[in-house]
Amino acid sequence: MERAVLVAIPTYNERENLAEVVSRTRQSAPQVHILVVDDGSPDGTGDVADALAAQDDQVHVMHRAGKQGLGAAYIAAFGWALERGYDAVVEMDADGSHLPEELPRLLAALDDADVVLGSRWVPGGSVVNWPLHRTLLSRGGSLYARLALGISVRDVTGGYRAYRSQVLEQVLARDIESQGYCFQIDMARRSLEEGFDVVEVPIQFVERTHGESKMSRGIVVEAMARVTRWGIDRRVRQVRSLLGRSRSQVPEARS
Ligand SMILES: Nc1nc2c(ncn2[C@@H]2O[C@H](COP(=O)(O)OP(=O)(O)O)[C@@H](O)[C@H]2O)c(=O)[nH]1
Ligand SMILES: [Mg+2]
Repeated sequence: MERAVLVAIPTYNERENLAEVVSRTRQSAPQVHILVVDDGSPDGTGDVADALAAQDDQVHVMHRAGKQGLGAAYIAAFGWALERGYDAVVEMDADGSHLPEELPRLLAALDDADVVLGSRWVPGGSVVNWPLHRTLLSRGGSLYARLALGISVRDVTGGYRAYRSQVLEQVLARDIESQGYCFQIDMARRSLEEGFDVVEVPIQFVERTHGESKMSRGIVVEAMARVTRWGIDRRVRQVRSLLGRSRSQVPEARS
């Protein structure tokens, strides 16, 4: 089905990368619109985005004051898309790690699902140019989240995704505080909790060749701490419901 799709691209100091990612996206999926969400990048990425938007009606820019984190940028982009009636929103990094050439495959998968997660850690998925420690961190983080949260997603921190707008409306009805990787985990977890159909499709993730990663120790620590909390909350709920059930069974057993 043809739907109105917005590709949201958050940027912080991506001056050398943005134009190429935008033009490759427009080529590989000519129908989509693009929203660049720039947090006042000191390197002038916002100006690059404005110049791209001036040349192309399907490219839009949102300027935000100062670096507020990936989660906040995406929440703003989702709100922008919902206000304008887009049917689906795609998350894509600006650094070339998420191949625009794979976008049609993600969108095709959205025909039979509510959320499509581009996945490095399913058969057919891969990562190019990552040092061992990043691979271990990503795989280990996904494994930990899978076990703690009781979900079957293999790549829970990935950031190349497509959501039907209905999912965003429902999931955003509750506040989301998580940032960084944790934002992605939180979105996957909430989509599943709300009963949406979440599928993973294999992607090739190519580590950036220009600019720097904004990944930090703080982002990893936040994700670990929140996932642990959610995992404990989940166990507590399970135990409570088991206790509740056994108590309510007592009178029946006696009668
Ligand atoms: N608007 C905005 N974009 C951000 C922020 N932090 C990271 N990004 C963008 O999010 C994407 C992924 O970030 P990156 O540093 O490549 O993370 P990595 O791929 O995990 O190393 C890139 O397009 C970044 O420019 C932020 O605070 N605000
Ligand atoms: Mg990156």
